[in-house]
Amino acid sequence: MSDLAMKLYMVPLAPNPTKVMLYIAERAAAGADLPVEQIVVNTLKGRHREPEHLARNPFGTLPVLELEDGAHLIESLAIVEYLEDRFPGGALREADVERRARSRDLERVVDLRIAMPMSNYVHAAKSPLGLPPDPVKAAAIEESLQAPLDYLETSMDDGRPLLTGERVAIADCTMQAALQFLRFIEADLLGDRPNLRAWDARYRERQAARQVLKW
Ligand SMILES: N[C@@H](CCC(=O)N[C@@H](CS)C(=O)NCC(=O)O)C(=O)O
Repeated sequence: MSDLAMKLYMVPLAPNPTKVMLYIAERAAAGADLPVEQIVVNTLKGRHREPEHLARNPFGTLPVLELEDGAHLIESLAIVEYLEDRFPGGALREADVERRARSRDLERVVDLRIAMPMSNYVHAAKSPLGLPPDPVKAAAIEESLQAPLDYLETSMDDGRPLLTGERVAIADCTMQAALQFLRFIEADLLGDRPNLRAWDARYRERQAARQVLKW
C-alpha cells in the first residue's frame, strides 16, 4: 500500500476497531479495495496512552483513521460513514431514503443499546485489560440487554438474512464485533433467540468475517 494511503490505527478483538475492520473487509469482498493501511496499536502494552497515539486522538481510544493530509477521525461510525461517502461505488448504505433511515436506526439501537453495554459487560465480567471484576454490574448489564435483544430478534421474524434486510449493513459489523468480544471471554448473552443465533452463524460464514474475526 502506498505512503499516501490512509491509516487505520486499530487493535484486533476490540469491538470498535473490529467494526471498521469488518466494514473494510465487507467492501473488499464486494470488490472495493479501500486504500486504508491498518496499523496495530498495542493496547495491552498501553501504547494507546502514549504521546504518539494521544497526538492522533487525545481520548486515547481506537480506532483512529488518519487521512492523507494528516487529519484524524476518532469515532468508529464517523470513520465508516466517511468511507461510505468517499468511496460511494458499492457503498453499503441503502439507496432508498426510508430503507436507509431504518438501517441507520437499527445500527444506533445495536451500537448504543447492545454493543456498548456488551463491551462494558466484558470489562465487568472478565476484563482483557485486567480491570477488577464487578459481578453486580455485569448482572445489571445482562438484564438491560434483554429488551434490545428481543427487539432485534422480533425484527428478524420477517425472515431477513441479515440484521437490516437482504444486504449487509453497518449494523451487522457492529453487532458481530461486540459478539466476538463476548466470545473472547467465553460469554454468550444471546439467550433463546433463534433468529439471532441463525444470523450469528450465517454472518460468521461470510468472507469478511472469516478474514477479520479471530474468536
Ligand atoms: N465511541 C468510540 C469508542 C472508542 C473506544 O472506546 N474504543 C476502545 C476499544 S473498543 C478503546 O480504545 N479503549 C481503550 C481505552 O479507552 O483506553 C468509537 O466508536 O470509536
